[in-house]
Amino acid sequence: MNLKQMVGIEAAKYVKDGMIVGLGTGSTAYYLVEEIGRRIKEEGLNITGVTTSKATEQQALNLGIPLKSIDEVSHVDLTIDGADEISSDFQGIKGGGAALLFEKIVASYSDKNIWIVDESKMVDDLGKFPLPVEVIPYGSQQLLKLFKEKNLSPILRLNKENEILKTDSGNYIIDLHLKKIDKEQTHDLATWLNSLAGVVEHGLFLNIVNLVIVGKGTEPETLE
Ligand code: ABF
Repeated sequence: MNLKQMVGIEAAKYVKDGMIVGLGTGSTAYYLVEEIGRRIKEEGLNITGVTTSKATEQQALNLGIPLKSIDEVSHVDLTIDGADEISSDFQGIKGGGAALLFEKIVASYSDKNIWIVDESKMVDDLGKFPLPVEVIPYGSQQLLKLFKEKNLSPILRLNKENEILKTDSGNYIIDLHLKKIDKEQTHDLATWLNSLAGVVEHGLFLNIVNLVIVGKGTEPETLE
C-alpha cells in the first residue's frame, strides 16, 4: 500500500452512515473515494457525496456513490481532500489539481475538514509549492503584468497540450512562484489577492482544516 492509499483508507473511517460528505480532488483523494465506493458496495454505507471537480464526479458516478450539488444540500458534515502544502500552523496551499475554486466552496460549507497527504506535503512555511490563483480570462494578461511588476514570479498554467489550462469553470490559473510565504504575511497576501478585479479564488486555504492525516512509514499520523 502506498502512502496516498494509506491516508485515503484511514480518512474513510471518519465517514459515517447518513453523512453528507465533500469528496476531494487529486491522486490522494482518489483513494478516499475508492474506499467510500467499496464500503457502499460491501457494507451498505449510506452517504451523499458532494464533489469538488468533474474528475471526482466521474469517479464517484462510476462507483455508484449518490451525489448532490453543494446547492442541493443543507450543509456538508465532513469534507476530505488532498493538499499541496501544509504549514506547521496548519495553513494550506491547494490547487495543484486546478480544482481550488469548488474545493474552497465545499470546504467553506463543511462542518469539518480533513486533509489527507503524504509526508512530503508537510512544510514549515508555505510557498515552495507555487501558489495557484484562479482568474477569469478577461484581464488575465493585465493580472500577469501586475504580478510581474510585484516580483511574484507568475506563470500562466498550461495543460498537457501546451495550451492555456482551463478549470472546470472555464477560468485560467496563474501560479505564483514565491518560494516562501512568511507566516505573518500569509493573511495579507490572501486579502490582497481577493481585492484584485478578475481574481476568482486563490489557493491559500487559511483556518479551514480541522484534522490532517499524514502518510508516513507504516502507520498514518493524525494531527489536529
Ligand atoms: C487537491 O489535492 C488539490 O487542491 C491539490 O492540488 C491536490 C493534491 O493533489 P495530490 O493528492 O494528487 O497530491 O485537493
